[in-house]
Amino acid sequence: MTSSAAAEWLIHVNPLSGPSYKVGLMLALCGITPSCHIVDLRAGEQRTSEFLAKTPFGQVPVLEHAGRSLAQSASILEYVASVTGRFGAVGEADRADVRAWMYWDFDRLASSVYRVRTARLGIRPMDPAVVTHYEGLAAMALDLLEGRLTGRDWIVGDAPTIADIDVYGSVRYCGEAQIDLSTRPAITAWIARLEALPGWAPPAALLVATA
Ligand SMILES: N[C@@H](CCC(=O)N[C@@H](CS)C(=O)NCC(=O)O)C(=O)O
Repeated sequence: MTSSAAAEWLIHVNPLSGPSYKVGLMLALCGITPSCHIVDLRAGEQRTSEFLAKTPFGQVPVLEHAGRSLAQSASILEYVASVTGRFGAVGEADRADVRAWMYWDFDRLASSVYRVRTARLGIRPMDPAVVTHYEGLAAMALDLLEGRLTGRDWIVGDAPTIADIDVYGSVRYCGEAQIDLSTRPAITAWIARLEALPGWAPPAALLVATA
């Protein structure tokens, strides 16, 4: 699949949301330009009955496609990979590995990087000791990722998968979190490889209202 009509794919996202970027990026890398609805999280749009009818979680991102509403960025990535035949792993064991990295990401990496970023951008006030705590967790997770990527191009297998897209969508926010990646050459090289993929674009280019 190289392109798809916007009307077939609708995403509900927020421009500041890392999980939203993961979904926008996955679609872009698959050559899909979705319709895009920006959810006003500050106004509580995610808690309206209209939005809760799309997802029980009351969070962005949500993907609407083929008459269904899908939630949770990792699950949406798996769905898009399955529908398009792009960025899925080959074989059951590699597919399980991809899932393992996506679960790890939200457990250890996204959870720490996103919290530090939120504090640094002043989106949510946080006690400096709490920020230091999450910085430590982010450093541990990034060290683990650095080890994984040392001597290999992609997180699982020989080609980019949704594990790379998912984890990149967390690492991407290290800059805004003021977490230094310059001492992590394997991650830095992997970022360059991912950003060279056809269709790659930054969050500001993908999370833009059209619907
Ligand atoms: N595990 C979810 C996390 C989604 C999430 O945390 N969404 C946030 C924005 S980044 C949200 O909608 N927050 C609004 C709220 O919880 O009220 C995913 O990966 O999709």
